[in-house]
Amino acid sequence: SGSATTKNFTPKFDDYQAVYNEIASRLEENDEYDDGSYGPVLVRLAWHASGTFDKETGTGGSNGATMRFAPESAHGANAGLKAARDFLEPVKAKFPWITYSDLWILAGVCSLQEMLGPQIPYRPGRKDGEVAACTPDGRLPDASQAQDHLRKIFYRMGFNDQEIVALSGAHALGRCHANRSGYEGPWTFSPTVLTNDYYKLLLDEKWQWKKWEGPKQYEDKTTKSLMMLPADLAIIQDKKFKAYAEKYAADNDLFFKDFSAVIVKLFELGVPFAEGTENKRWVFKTFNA
Ligand code: CCH
Repeated sequence: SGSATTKNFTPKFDDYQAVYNEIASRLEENDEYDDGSYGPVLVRLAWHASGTFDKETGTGGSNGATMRFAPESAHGANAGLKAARDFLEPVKAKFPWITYSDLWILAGVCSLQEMLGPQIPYRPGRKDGEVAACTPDGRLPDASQAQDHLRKIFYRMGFNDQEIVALSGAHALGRCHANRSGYEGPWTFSPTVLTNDYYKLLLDEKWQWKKWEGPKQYEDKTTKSLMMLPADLAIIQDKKFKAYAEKYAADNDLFFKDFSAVIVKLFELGVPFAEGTENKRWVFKTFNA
């Protein structure tokens, strides 16, 4: 396989596809983990690595993988992401030529495709950074807040309203954990499959405050088994956001198209790629999906 410990080794598409396959083959290795897949938490790792970007200063973003270091790994927003970083350690050991920062994003891409999402084109080129490159706390969104906050946070990364709504659809996946964020429960009935159900449920269900000791969150009136964060409800409380949510609820193909485009943009924020690679992204073959 050319596994890559020689100095002048230049990894190619097939080498990254091998890393992809390794991750994909292990996503469901542990039945006891959450809903049976590490996919959602790996997507969250890739997003939190990227979502620290600040377009004014060019700081943050997925280049650097600075969440390996204590200041950033200890930020409240990153609670629980150790599970994702630890999952990837044996992959890094098997393919030592890949940087952590490229690996974390590749794991996000792999997870989204394996969870039946759209193709997510990828290009490598991230370099691991030093502890000094850790971003200050507070760059990731606060789930207790609403549209003004979402706009402030995502405009800082360079996104517009349509892109904010498209990105939010990732909450079709995974769940909240009381021992991580304080919140509890999944957003949809199929948390290991990417669909536009997040928008459908937001718009079709009646959402009421959950009666509990934890932080303020919503539950669906019908089954009381699903949840929404205050920041999720903002997607239908804001008129401009809501118009996009209605489009995505009505058209899964449109959601997939826009989601793929915006997640590629997110995953590349602040990365100094080699010139001429913008139109040379790779699409990996799915493994289990
Ligand atoms: Fe998120 N997210 N997210 N999120 N998120 C949480 C979990 C996931 C917010 C808050 C939370 C995005 C945007 C936002 C995922 C992907 C994305 C949790 C629970 C909170 C709180 C953490 C826990 O307890 O484990 C807020 C606020 C925003 C504002 O926009 C975006 C954008 C993405 C990806 C594109 C995924 C996936 C999860 C599930 C993780 C898991 O472990 O199951």
